[in-house]
Amino acid sequence: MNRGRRYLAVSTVLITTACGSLDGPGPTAQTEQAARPNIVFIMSDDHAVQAVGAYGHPITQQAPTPNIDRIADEGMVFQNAFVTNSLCGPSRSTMLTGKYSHINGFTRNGDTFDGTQPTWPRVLKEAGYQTAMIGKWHLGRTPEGLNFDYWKIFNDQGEYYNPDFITEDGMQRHEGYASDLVTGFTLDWLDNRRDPDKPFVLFMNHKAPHRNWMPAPRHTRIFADTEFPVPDTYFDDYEGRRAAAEQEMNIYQHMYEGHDLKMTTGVGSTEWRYDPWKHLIERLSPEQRDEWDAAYQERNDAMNAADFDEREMALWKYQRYLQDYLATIAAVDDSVGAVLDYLDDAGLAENTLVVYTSDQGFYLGEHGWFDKRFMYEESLRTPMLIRWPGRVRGGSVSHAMVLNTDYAPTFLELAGLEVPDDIQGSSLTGIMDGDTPDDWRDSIYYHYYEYPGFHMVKAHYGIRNERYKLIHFYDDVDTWEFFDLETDPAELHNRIDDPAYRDTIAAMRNELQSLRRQFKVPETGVP
Ligand code: SGN
Ligand code: CA
Repeated sequence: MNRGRRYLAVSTVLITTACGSLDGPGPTAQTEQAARPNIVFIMSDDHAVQAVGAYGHPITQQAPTPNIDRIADEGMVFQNAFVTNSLCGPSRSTMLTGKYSHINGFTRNGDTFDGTQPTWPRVLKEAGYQTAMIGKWHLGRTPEGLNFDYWKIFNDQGEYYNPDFITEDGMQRHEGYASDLVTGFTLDWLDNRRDPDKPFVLFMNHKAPHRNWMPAPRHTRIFADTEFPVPDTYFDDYEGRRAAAEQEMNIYQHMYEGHDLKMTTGVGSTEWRYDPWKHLIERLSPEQRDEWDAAYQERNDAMNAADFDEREMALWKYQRYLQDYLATIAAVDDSVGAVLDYLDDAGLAENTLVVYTSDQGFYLGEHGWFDKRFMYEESLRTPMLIRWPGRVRGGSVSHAMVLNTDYAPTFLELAGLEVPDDIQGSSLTGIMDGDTPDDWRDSIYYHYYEYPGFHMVKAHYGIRNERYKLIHFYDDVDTWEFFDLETDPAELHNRIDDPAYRDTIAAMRNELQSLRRQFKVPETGVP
């Protein structure tokens, strides 16, 4: 199999069968196979960069992701992949349209996606691709308008155990664990439902590792004895950062002790402490529940028997959070392995572009937090890895600043289609070939809207370039923050009033205004 680089000019793209190797012997159709690639888009929900082995964070030494890392070994890792609005619905809408939230109309969760606007999966379908969407959708009840050939999605956020799935035939409960069911439905589609004569676009959208972090039965204890390194900023005092001080996403203040942390009411008890959404644990069958309780009993009893002070309790909660969060990723990693193996075994790997990403990054205790939303690094960045043996050299690393607006133009181009002018991202094909265009963006624009709302992160917009970040929080505040990421990578020191940065800040403000003009951000009446 050729793992070297291969250049496919768009002009030579021919519409033929997409399965078979680019190099391999085969019928004449295969010689015409500068074929349009298949696209397998694997997305998890809230998967932090810090929890993907390929990014090298210390916690992944204890909680490795060998299958996701295979994508990096056999393809490319994007070190600077960012989202434009760090929240599920908005990020997914941006990925589908190649446009910012204020243009695609989906600024906050709970909005309904306008499926009549152009989206790359529908345009590719109209151009001959077969398309499927499996797992989390979360852009309204069903993906109506996108015209998928096949879809089988969670109901809203979905459930970890025995989840409901919605299809054209209605809603049905499936016994089992969410990530494994999604994997099974994906393999079933690949094996039994797809038309082998057409190239395909397949979305496999996991629920994990989204809150409330319920691992598969086989994974509930895998990190029971693991102590993860605590971030230096776990007890952040938020000095100089008012919006950071006023959020509600702190592990030791805002997590629900039952729902999130699976803490029980006392020694010997299996009853969870505070849980506003009991229906999730109540979905477990009696057998699943027994197995579940047994997995947590000893650790919960020890916690209940201990006489922790506030700080010790905060640290205990951090460990419990990480143990469960990372255990849910183990099933996602299994899933990725199963899909990669299938593509390899079916002879599809060579001409299939596999993306692994998340709808945004996440906090794993940095600043004391879980959740996302802020323009700080942990939630602005997102994992992004691609494998395409027919074109992308294995083991490559890109440091270019790429965005979730970039998928749409990339996939349109790869399908040999025109990229409309109103698309706001840029095609990644040059980067994938190892040739980042000279005029590639050197700064990015970000905008978060959902305030007031869950976790009370104030509305804000800002700009980041390679070294600096400038953020404006607005609505019920009017505060600016400026960080020098080189000297302050943890973003603890707001330098907005530091005279040493006056000229740099002025230049960044200008650049921010010009990005807002370029992306047609309304100056008034921001949604
Ligand atoms: C749920 C979560 C929140 C989370 C949002 C958005 N609470 O409401 O913690 O921020 O989803 O997440 S939960 O306990 O009900 O899970 S997103 O990924 O869909 O944007
Ligand atoms: Ca999410």
